[in-house]
Amino acid sequence: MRIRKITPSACFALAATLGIGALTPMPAAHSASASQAPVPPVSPTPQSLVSSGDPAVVTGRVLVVADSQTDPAARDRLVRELKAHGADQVETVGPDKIPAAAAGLLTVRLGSSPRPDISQALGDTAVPDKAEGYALRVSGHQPHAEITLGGRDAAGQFYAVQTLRQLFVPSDDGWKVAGAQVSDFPSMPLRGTIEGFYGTPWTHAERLDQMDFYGDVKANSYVYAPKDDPYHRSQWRDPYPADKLAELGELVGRANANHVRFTFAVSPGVSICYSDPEDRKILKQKLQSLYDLGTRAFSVPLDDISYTSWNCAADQAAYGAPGQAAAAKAQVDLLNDLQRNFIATHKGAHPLQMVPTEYRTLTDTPYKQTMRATLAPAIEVMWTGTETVPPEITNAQAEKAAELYGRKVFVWDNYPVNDYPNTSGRLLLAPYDKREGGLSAHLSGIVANPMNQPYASKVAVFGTADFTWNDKAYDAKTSWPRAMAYLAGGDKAASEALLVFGDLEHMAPTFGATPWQPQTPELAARVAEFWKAWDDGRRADGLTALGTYANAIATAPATIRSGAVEKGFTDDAAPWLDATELWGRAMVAMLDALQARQGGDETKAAALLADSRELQRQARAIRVNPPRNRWGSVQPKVGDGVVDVFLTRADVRLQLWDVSSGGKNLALDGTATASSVEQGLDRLAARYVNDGLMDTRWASGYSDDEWVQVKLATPAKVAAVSLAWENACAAEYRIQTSVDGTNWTTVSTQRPDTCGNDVIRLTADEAVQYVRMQGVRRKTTWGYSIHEMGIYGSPVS
Ligand code: LOG
Repeated sequence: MRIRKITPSACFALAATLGIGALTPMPAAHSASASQAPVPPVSPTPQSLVSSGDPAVVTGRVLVVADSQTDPAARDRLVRELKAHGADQVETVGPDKIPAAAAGLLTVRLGSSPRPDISQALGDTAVPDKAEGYALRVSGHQPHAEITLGGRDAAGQFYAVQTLRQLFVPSDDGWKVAGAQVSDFPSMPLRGTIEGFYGTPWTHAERLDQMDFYGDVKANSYVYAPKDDPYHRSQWRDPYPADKLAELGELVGRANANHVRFTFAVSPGVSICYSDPEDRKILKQKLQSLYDLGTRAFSVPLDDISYTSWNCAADQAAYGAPGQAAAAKAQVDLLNDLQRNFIATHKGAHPLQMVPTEYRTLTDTPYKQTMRATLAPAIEVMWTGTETVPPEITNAQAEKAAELYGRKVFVWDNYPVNDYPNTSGRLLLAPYDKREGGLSAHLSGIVANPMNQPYASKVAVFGTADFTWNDKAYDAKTSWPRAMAYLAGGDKAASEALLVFGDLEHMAPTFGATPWQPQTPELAARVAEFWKAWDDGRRADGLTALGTYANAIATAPATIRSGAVEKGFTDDAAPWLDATELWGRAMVAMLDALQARQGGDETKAAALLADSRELQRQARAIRVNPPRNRWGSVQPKVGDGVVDVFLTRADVRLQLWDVSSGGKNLALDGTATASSVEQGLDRLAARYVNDGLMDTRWASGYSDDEWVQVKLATPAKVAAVSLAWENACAAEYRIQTSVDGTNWTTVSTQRPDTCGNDVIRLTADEAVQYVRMQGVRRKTTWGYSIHEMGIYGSPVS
């Protein structure tokens, strides 16, 4: 987090009006007295935080009491934070050297929790007997206010300072630290990220920035495993060249300074000969080169490799014919050797980590049986959940995984990674979610596999850090706005703009057809409410409400770019921000067009509709360029399936105003049937042609004379039909109507040039109950496929 001098008055006004909970002071768990100031929220959520009474005033001169056991990183950060919050002069003294003239100055004690002055000052604020645990206490009254920060270990001290950083509150005449008592420790031992994606790896500068970020959110692990670093995987035998090694050395240093365990991973599985002493020697030399830089944690990922063939004949001789059990035998042989003859012989080295070739699923197999029976118990085993991108992770699943691997597993969480086909064109900005509280009992930790975009990944990683620190207290709904507030440096307008933008990038896909996080839930609900109001005759209300939000969409990018949000984020998100502005303006223009038409101004409505269409064209022309992801230079997706559908629907209503006065699509209340469904697949059934959703569709069997029809709830004089075609569209089709569903009249024949949205006007003399799209000729070798069929006209009861 960037530190700058913050003026309390500006921040006070901001905190007072902020409605999103990000900086809104929350009441402490127990209130000691009515007069005390509320304690601001702290992320990750502490295990115990209670109000301790009066806040401590940050005086112009502050005494920091530290000794040789005080963690230097914690002390440096403490001094920086004090200086950013009103202390012009920070003096550091030993516990036995407190000057007599100290009265009137704020005193901050920082160090190891057993230090006598610290344990005395903490009083009954317990320092949890847990690794990385700490206690913080604000006590005494002006002029004798004190803040005490005691850590169980060095990391604990650092985390005490990270908590204090969030307790500064502005007041009329300067800064105060909210009166609080905190006893805190992480629920999971391993927390952070694994840079494990395919596509352009992060740059050195980006990685340095990430280490600082992890320190801020109390994450302690960063696993270096970029698939496209050749020295990590394809050319794992080659030593790092001097310049790369120098960068890694600097990175290790920055990680250490943030109490982050830089974990070096090397993936030899693509070509290693497991039984070859020379290959093992080369592998150990690679690890040694990183150990020499200060690295103390190592990983050997064996994901995404073939385990049904050997890379050398010697392995066949050593482990037998290729197969699951033989693969596990070879891998265990290598990994146990590394644990025994490298990790155990290197001072300070943490237990080896590994990613099994079977990193997902919960079925027992010969591979897993061999792993649990023979892999050295100290080795950490990673697991991605029940699928590569799991829609949820439950306690029961994690317990089962622990049983199968014979130890608590370490989760490689494939969120918010966006390197696989279903993520094409997407930033994944939804909160970390759907991981069950209580997982800390079954896992050794969780690391998130982030996006190729490091700054944009912070939204999800902030949540992962929050969850892994205190899984039982985690709430995605409150953590998400805090992540945005963090990225916005506490700026209210920018935080709110980020929430609007994040909603448009909310969809989180899986490898399959069903996403695990919904697209644009906030806007989708508002659009649904809009059409309800519109069709219920409350058109002005609907226009006002959605108009305000559309305007927020259109202006969010400029607000996000106005300086408060870190530059890395706006760079990462640049094409998405550009597109968001255009889609937002297209919505504003469309709503204005509806309003003008509703008010009877046909000319103005037509001009605004043209504006909206032009803005949509511009939005569709934007490309992610240069691409960092494997999906290349594609159109950035923004609220797709919600924004575009709203615009298309409104467009059709404007076009058909003369026949329906902007009225309802009658097909929505009808019943759809079809001549056939592609391969009998339920997700392509006829009912999807009139469900009002553009991300679903009907598709027919692969012949020319297929049809789909809608039976209306009541007969109507049909004045128009709209068809939103998928790529598999018709070269020629007929619109037919029927009174009884038996005798059909062809009312229009169409031969469209392109697959798109067809609006077909009809002369409606007679009331009918059935409308059919009858195919004549297909444009592709597939069948016919339609997202939505709309029917407009006047019901006749
Ligand atoms: C890869 C990972 C990739 C992710 C998402 C693991 C253990 N390995 O299916 O490098 O980023 O999927 O595409 C993976 O997840 N394999």
